[in-house]
Amino acid sequence: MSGEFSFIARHFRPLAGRESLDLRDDCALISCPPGQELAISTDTMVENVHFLPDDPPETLGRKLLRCNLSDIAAMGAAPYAYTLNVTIPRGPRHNDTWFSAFVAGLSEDQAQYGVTLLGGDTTSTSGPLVLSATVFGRLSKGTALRRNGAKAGDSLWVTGTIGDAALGLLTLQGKISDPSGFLADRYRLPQPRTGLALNGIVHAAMDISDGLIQDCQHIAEESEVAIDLQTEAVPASPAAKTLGPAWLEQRLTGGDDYELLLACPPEHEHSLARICREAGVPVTRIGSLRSGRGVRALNRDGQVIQFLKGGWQHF
Ligand code: TPP
Repeated sequence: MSGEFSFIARHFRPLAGRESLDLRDDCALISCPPGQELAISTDTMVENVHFLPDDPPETLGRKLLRCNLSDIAAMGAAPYAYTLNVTIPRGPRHNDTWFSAFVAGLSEDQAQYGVTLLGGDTTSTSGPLVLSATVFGRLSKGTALRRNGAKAGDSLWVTGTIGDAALGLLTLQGKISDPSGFLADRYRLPQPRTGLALNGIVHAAMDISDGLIQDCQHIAEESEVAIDLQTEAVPASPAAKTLGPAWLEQRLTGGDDYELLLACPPEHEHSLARICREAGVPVTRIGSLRSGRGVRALNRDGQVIQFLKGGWQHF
């Protein structure tokens, strides 16, 4: 067996599900029962762009999978399977020990989220480590949550707390301190909100990856509405609160939250709160939608706050 094939057999075959045909053929074969459709999303993570070179291999695989699963959750689909592409820097660091830890993390999250590996590709490079996954989710035909369904009169909600990962990156870069380690953990390990059955409850949904303000703009643009964001209402974790109000802009524009942003009609607010409570997922009302365009970030006196940036920009 050549190096690549024994590498795949050693590390990735234990992760493979039935539809992968044991990673022995050119394709996986997946069937879609009548009345269902597949939600498909792909995300790439590049060393020094999406993660730090000394992030542990155990959490890297899990972060990759979880960022993708967050997109599946945003569309209201149930996680099903994924493919994995790894581009490995040549050199001693990314050896069998490194990959065993990477695969152990993936294996743990496969069990947690009910997905298996379908296939993928393995290449080497003289550049940085690049990890890419494509995740497949299933949902009943026509029930997907979209970004374009929000309406004037809806309220705006968010799951979890906002800004922890962006602050966590600053702690790992030595720019701020968080002795609890909570913020760094949130940077390394997002908590995708799979398992919330919000189809038919909310009018629009998306996951927050580029920063709350910028992702509000995406919902506002796609739905052709205006959003008023009550910045005081945006939930902060105890660790983020310890750092004080000076970090508001970083929290709202830093990104990497992988929480859900939801537009809910008034008649379904109780159901939204109940579904999230039963799933053990905190959910908070953070604003309102009205006719018009654009996003206004308001302070507690109702004045507009101008931030220097809206969120993460690759280009
Ligand atoms: N620097 C490092 C080392 N790690 C980070 N995660 C960031 C900066 C912040 N960051 C990088 S990409 C990104 C953020 C907030 C946005 C999310 O990534 P993207 O590829 O745009 O994901 P998508 O929106 O496509 O899901």
